[in-house]
Order: sequence, then structure tokens, then C-alpha cells
Amino acid sequence: MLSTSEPVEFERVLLVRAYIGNESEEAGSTQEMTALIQSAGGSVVAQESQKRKTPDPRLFIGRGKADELREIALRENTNTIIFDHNLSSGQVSRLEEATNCKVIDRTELILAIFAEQARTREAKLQIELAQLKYALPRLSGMWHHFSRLGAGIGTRGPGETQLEIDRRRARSRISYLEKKIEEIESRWKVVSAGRTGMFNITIVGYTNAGKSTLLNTLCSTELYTADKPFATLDTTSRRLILPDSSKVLISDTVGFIERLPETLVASFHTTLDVVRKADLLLVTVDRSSSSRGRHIDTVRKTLKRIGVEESVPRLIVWTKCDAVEDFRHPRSGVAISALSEFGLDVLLNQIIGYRDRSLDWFELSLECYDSSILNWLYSNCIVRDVANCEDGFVRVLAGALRGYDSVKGKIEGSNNVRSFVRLSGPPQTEHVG
Ligand SMILES: Nc1nc2c(ncn2[C@@H]2O[C@H](COP(=O)(O)OP(=O)(O)O)[C@@H](O)[C@H]2O)c(=O)[nH]1
Ligand SMILES: [Mg+2]
Repeated sequence: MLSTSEPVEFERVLLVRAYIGNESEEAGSTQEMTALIQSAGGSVVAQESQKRKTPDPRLFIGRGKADELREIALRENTNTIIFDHNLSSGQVSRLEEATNCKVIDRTELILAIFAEQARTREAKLQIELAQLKYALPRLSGMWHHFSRLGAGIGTRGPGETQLEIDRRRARSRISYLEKKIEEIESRWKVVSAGRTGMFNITIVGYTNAGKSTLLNTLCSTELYTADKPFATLDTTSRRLILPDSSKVLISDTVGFIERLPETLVASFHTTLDVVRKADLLLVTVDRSSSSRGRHIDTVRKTLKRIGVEESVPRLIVWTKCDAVEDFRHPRSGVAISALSEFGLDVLLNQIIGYRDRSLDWFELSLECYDSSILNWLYSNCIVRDVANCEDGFVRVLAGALRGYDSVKGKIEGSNNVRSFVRLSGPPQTEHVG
């Protein structure tokens, strides 16, 4: 019997890439674009490329190539052409003229996917801001562009209302969005100020690397995960209890791709703060992907671009190891599977190691059990040991999360403190669990 379910209608897409100067045709690049197009509801039915010294100012590609695209589109029964580049509005309208197709550029495609995925109010505001800022200098071209788009990829978001708004209205909408986002940001600042007592871990990585799934497994949460790019657009932070019973804060955030559009980096500034302020970055890499080398490179470049200091420690976490045939342990980093829970114990112990190395360790002797000091230590330090010694003193071994001075400030003026000695590093004790 034939299936009665409706077949999914994909928009047929002709994908175009130019290689400028000495750019070479690298493997994996069209793979990323194909995945992005799929995620936007399209299907690549043909691909064309052209090598050029410089982009053509009028058409980006050559005139002859544009004519060729028109024929290919006719033959392949498609009227959507997506360029793996950013185009000026003039180039878009001239290309549309020449090919008789709808032409979409890389940023527009990515913005369309973000718009589709945005779930929270913050993400929706951020994406609308990014779309408007990208569209504003191109409004004159867009009039023409959107009037012939109809339905399909790249028509969501401000596109629908674009026809009625002029630049002035777009600008006033932009300032409204900026104000709203600022309000949310200031609320976030209050929330994050309350986190100073914790070690902050942020999961970063290429889109679809398994970041949200890792957070879900570690913290028993149920964040949305999906086998598509940009399933996550927000930052979610959760407490994670480590095998030594201490707590850290772990955050999951938006994934990276090659050449992440500037307008998105700017709009998602606050969302990405959690990456810049991390004490440890877990760089997740899909071990089962043949493009993993390229993904690591993209993540490294993106971290630099969004202003993450080189000094923030990074641990490579190879994910999806259950899906790797002939699995061998990597030379560096931790190999895990969030699905089978393989390697998670190693990961957690490595996190403890990184955390401990980042603390300022000290030994404190108290004349008696001073609950005020001890309570403070428990909430601002990692307390490794509290011993009642034979001489009647209470000896505390702990690591300060926010520097020696924070501890000194607390104990100064207390009559119960007998000695305060800095240690050169974490004490060598076995972790329980
Ligand atoms: N086989 C396997 N698949 C995984 C693992 N972790 C995540 N995935 C899958 O990879 C896809 C992307 O996961 P997700 O956590 O949404 O990725 P994110 O974009 O990095 O947050 C989903 O289909 C997950 O089920 C794993 O350890 N093994
Ligand atoms: Mg995710």
C-alpha cells in the first residue's frame, strides 16, 4: 500500500560558489552550505562554481556564467539561486534580472534559518535586529527583490513587511529593538553577578557537534536538540554536580559555522558573553564527522573573532564516539559519547583538574569551629578538607574561587584565625566518586 503521508516539498536550489584569487576548492565547504540549505527547507539540485581574480562589481560572477545559470535553472526546473557569498543589493537585482531567478546570498540564508529557529523572545529580537541591519543599506534593492520573492527561503522575518516600510521606519524599529535587547542585557547582568562564586564552564563548538545533548546528559536536562544547524540560539546555564560533590555552572550556547555573518555576531553579543567570561571552554568536536579538522579550525577562528582571550583554558571534547567505526583514543582531549555515556567520568575528572588548577589554594587554622567563616568558605571556595586537630585547632584546606584577597578580606578582623598559609597549587588528594 502506498504511504498516505504528504511528501515533503523541498525548494529546488541552484548553489553557486566563486573562488576568488588563490582560494582553492576545499572539501567540506559545499557540504556545510548543503546542510544549511536543507535546514532552510531547500534541496540542492545543481552546483556551479567559478574561479575569478576578483569579484565582478556588477554581477559578482562573470556575465557568461550568469547566462549559464539561467539555462541551468531552466533545465533543473528551479528558480532559486543561492550564493555562498555576500552580495550587494545591486548585484542581487542584476543577477535576478540576468538569471530570471530569485537570488539569495549567504548571510540572508543564515539569517533565514536563525529566524526560523528563534524560540525565545530574546532570540527573536536579536534575529530581527540582525535582519533589519543587514537589510537597511540594501532597502532600495530589496524593494525589487522582495516584490518578486513570493514564498520560500529568505522570505521570513522582516521580509514580509519590508514592502511597506521605508528606511525611517526601519531605523525606528532598529532603535526599538536595541532598547529592548539592552533591557534584557541589563537583567542578565544582574543574574550573572550572582554567579561570581562559581566556576563557569561553557560548551562551544561547531553547529550540530552535540553540545546540547552533552549538557542534557551531564545535567539531566531536556534542552531541545536536533540533527540540524542552529537548533540552539540561546544560552542555557545549569548547575553541574561534580564527582567530588562540588558544583560548577555549565552553559550551552549557539553553535559556530564558517564565516558567521557579522550582523549576527553583533546582535548576539550578549548571548556570546558567556563564552568570553568562561573559566573553561569545552570545545566539542564531532569525532564521527570527516570534516572535524575543519570544524576545529572554524571554532578557533570564531572564538578569536568574538574576542575570547587565548588565556581561557580549552579542553577538546570529542563527541559521538559511539558513531565512529574503528574507534581509537585521540592523542589529546577527552573522547566521549553523550548517548552511551562513554567517557563522561573521565571528562568530569578532567573538569575537576582544570577547576582546581585555576583556584588559589590555602590552609587556614581556626582556634575553634567558627561557623560564620566556615559557611562563607563553603559558598565562596572549594573546601577540600576540614579537620579537627589534636591541638584543638580546626584546619581547613580550600581553594578560593575569586582569589586570595577575597579570603583575606573575610578573615581579617576575626579573632579565631590562627594562621593563613598560601599553597603553591592544588593539594594532591583523591577525588571521591
Ligand atoms: N551517535 C551520537 N549522536 C549524538 C551524540 N550527541 C549528539 N548526537 C546527535 O547529534 C545531533 C545534534 O545534537 P545537538 O546536541 O542538538 O547538537 P548542537 O547543535 O551542538 O547542540 C542530534 O541529532 C543528536 O542526537 C552522541 O554522543 N552520539
Ligand atoms: Mg544545541
